[in-house]
Amino acid sequence: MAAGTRESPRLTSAAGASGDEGEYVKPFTPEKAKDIIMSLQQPAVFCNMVSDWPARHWTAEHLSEVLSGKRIRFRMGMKSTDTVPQFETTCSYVEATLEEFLTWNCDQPNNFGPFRDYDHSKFWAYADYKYFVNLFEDNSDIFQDVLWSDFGFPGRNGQESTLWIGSLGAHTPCHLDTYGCNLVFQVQGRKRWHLFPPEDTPFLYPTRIPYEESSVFSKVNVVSPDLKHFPQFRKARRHTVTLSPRQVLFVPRHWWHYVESIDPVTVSINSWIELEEDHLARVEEGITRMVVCALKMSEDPHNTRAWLNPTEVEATSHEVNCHYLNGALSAFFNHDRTPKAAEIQALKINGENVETKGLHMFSHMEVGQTHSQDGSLGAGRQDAERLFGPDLFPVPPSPENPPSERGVIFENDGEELVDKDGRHFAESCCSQRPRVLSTSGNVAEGQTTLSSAPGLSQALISTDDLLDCLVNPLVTRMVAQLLIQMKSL
Ligand SMILES: O=C(O)CCC(=O)C(=O)O
Repeated sequence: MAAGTRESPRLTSAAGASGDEGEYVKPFTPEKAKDIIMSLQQPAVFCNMVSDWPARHWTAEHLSEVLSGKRIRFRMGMKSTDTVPQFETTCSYVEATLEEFLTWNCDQPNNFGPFRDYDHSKFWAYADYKYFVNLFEDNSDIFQDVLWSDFGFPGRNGQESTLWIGSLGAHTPCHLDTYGCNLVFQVQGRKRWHLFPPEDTPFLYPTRIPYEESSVFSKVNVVSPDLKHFPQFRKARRHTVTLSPRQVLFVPRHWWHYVESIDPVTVSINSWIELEEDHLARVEEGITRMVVCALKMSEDPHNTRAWLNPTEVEATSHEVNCHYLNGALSAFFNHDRTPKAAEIQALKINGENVETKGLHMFSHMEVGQTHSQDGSLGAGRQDAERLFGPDLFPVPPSPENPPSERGVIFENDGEELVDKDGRHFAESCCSQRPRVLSTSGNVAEGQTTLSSAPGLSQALISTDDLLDCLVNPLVTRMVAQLLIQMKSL
């Protein structure tokens, strides 16, 4: 659909009904929608906000015509489920046109196209995370088909958006985005979203391997979790929603999400909205990149494919990483010109303070995001919640975990390792099994000690285990804060 083809002029905003075609009234003005997005700290679904967006007609068939033969990369994954997440590093990839994808997806016999090696009953295909600017490079008018300005972000359109086209079962493993908050417009088919609040980060067993700037992955397959190895996951508070066409999901900052296509073809469009907190997040990401690249490159400089997410172009050199970190720190200070104020902002983010709370801050990560320091709800948030109704509904907590999760709960599954004072930090940042190295560095001695300790594995600490601790988001936050403190003096 070409730009400027809005069929229905938008009338002044008022609460009320909407129509599919013809004139209708949007339930929220751009200003109100933006107020909601900036103050609401739980995921919610907007309805009746995009009924006049040209992009509502972007079915996979339509896009196949618009892209006319352009080859795009599809991520191929297995439909069968395992307790280990299907990370992008373990998927295979196919270059194909949307037309070829649609032919394969019809599941006709004798499919000789680029998908010929992939049995449709066993595999899904996902053209995921495609920036419009790369996809529609010769047709930038099409950016105007997406109008995030209706949500209070003037000028924001397809230029700042990504496109996702998948088959049944296509999914993105559970992760959180380190920058911004997210608006997701479901265009075709339905997607099931599993979301978890930022405060539950320790229960999601965060990892930076595979490494991708701006994504922290969970080691848990949240739809088929191995509760023996990840016992704390039972405490994670799952919220679920099925997003249907023409709905827009708001994902607040740092909410974990696992997203699965539950219809034969799905198309969605999203845009990550920058936030003030991204300045600090960039410093944290700079630290993470430097540490991950240094350790993984020393481990094996020739095998980046095993740990570098395919979305990353290359493992950057130490020099480049230093430059990146310094750039992020400068940007942090430049943004908030007075160093003192910058320091305070860094230390107070999430209502926590490095000096007074030390490691205990970890168990309460992000609490300050949802509550003010005295524990009361912010006024903006209360206002936003008052607007819940037919045009804006909250994503509810799931009443219970799916049956597959209950099926893998083991007796004595490690609960005794947990106390109330943040010890789940130690557990969550370490690998699946608790691992300890002898203080003398003598492996044999360490193994002897370990083998006599009930419940502890004899395995040694791997580079990835160490990284799970060193670049745990809670640790990089603290390091970023210390760097900022140091440079603020
Ligand atoms: O739709 C998906 O598969 C994932 C979307 C996602 O991760 C995001 O929008 O941040």
